[in-house]
Amino acid sequence: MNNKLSGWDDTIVALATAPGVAAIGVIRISGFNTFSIVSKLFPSKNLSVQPSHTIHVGLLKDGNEVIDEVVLSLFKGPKSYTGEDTIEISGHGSPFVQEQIINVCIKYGARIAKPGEFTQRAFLNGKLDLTQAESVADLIAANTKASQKTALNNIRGGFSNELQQMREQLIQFASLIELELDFATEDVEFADRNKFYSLIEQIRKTTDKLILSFRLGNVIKNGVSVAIIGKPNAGKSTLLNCLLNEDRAIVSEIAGTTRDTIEETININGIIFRLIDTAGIRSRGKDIIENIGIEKSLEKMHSADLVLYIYDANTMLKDELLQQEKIFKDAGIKYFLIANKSDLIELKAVEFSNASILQISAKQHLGIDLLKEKLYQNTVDNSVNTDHTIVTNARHLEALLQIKISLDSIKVGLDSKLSGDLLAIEIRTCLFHLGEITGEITNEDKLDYIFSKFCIGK
Ligand SMILES: Nc1nc2c(ncn2[C@@H]2O[C@H](COP(=O)(O)OP(=O)(O)O)[C@@H](O)[C@H]2O)c(=O)[nH]1
Ligand SMILES: [Mg+2]
Repeated sequence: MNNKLSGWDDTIVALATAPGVAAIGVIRISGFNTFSIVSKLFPSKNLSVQPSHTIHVGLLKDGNEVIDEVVLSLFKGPKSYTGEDTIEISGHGSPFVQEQIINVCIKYGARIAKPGEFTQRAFLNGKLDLTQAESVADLIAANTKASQKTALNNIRGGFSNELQQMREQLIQFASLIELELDFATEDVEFADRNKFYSLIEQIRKTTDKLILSFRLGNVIKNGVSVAIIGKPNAGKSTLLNCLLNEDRAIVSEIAGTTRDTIEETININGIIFRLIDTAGIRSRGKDIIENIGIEKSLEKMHSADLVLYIYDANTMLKDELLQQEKIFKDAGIKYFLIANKSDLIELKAVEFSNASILQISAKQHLGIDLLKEKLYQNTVDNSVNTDHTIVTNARHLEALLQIKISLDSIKVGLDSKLSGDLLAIEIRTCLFHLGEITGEITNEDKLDYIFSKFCIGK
């Protein structure tokens, strides 16, 4: 019944559902002593003889004292999430009762799980590789259809499979080349260099595709920050409200109304945009608070993924606009120009409008759908499709960039007829970075760091 694949004989316990009052709360316990601990609390049945994947209703007691009436779900290792013996105790959703259940499990030998420790055990017991385990955290954090889809695809091994294929092909060649080394004096070539070259090119293409997908992956996971920038009274707050469809920011004709930055999110076709309304930018005056607001606006302008520069189309001067564009360009800031108050527009203002300027009326909700469409199009590169594997994790990107470097060295090595032993070293480097992603090659500190970002009970 008990298995100790990971070599851990301690048993961990934690609340698996969100803390707080609810209809039910699930407490998960996993490890070598799971059944012996829960058996002490559940006198009505002999749990150790019950088959795996069965549920049992009864009283949970500490001695004679009844704690709760619960449902137990039994999973015997290795057929469980962690790969170890696991029991899920579904009790009533009172934080007070849950605390008692956890305490009594601790009293009989369990200890509180660290964040992500259940998933960490699943990884160490070979139930998931590291990319799959990390996707579990992504799925829990998913807040859009797109982030849910990419996380699920990766949990099911989408990314792992691509890496596994690359890995197997490389290992095959590495072993042939290493075999040549055993026959060094005979000058034989077991590994066909031409075939190897095209394989490396193919792997390089896959790597590039994965690296490219990160831009979208990052957007899917973290959203896009969009700072609304402009002079006082340009209509920034009106635009924010209009995009949100609610009166979030105060709008008035008094210049300098918005002093602090306001952040709100909208979902456009499954992508989260974090809109940041800022204080209008103008020369610093005597108002200290407004000056701080202006400082913050400039800061947001630089840190955002995209700036919406909004201006009053009726009063903006062409030179001023060109000057503003130069500031954005020099600072490498991505921006859209938005000509607002087009409902009042007079002919002279239209003069310098061009196709890249969006004409809107924030007040009248004109041109807003087009703006949303542009925001989305600008973010989602059509060449990357959410049906393909998408890299969402910065750690994976880092390793993929290293893989790219080592693939290039292998290509250079092949071009310059590098000797087999040196080539083998390059291939091993590449395999090392591949293994880093899936967790075949890792160390304990790194693992602890990765799993510490999970929530408790997962
Ligand atoms: N006519 C017209 N007035 C607008 C439009 N957008 C904003 N306003 C007005 O311009 C003034 C300043 O707007 P506000 O959003 O507070 O500007 P902010 O200082 O840039 O945040 C308010 O009186 C708004 O009602 C628009 O599209 N058309
Ligand atoms: Mg404002």
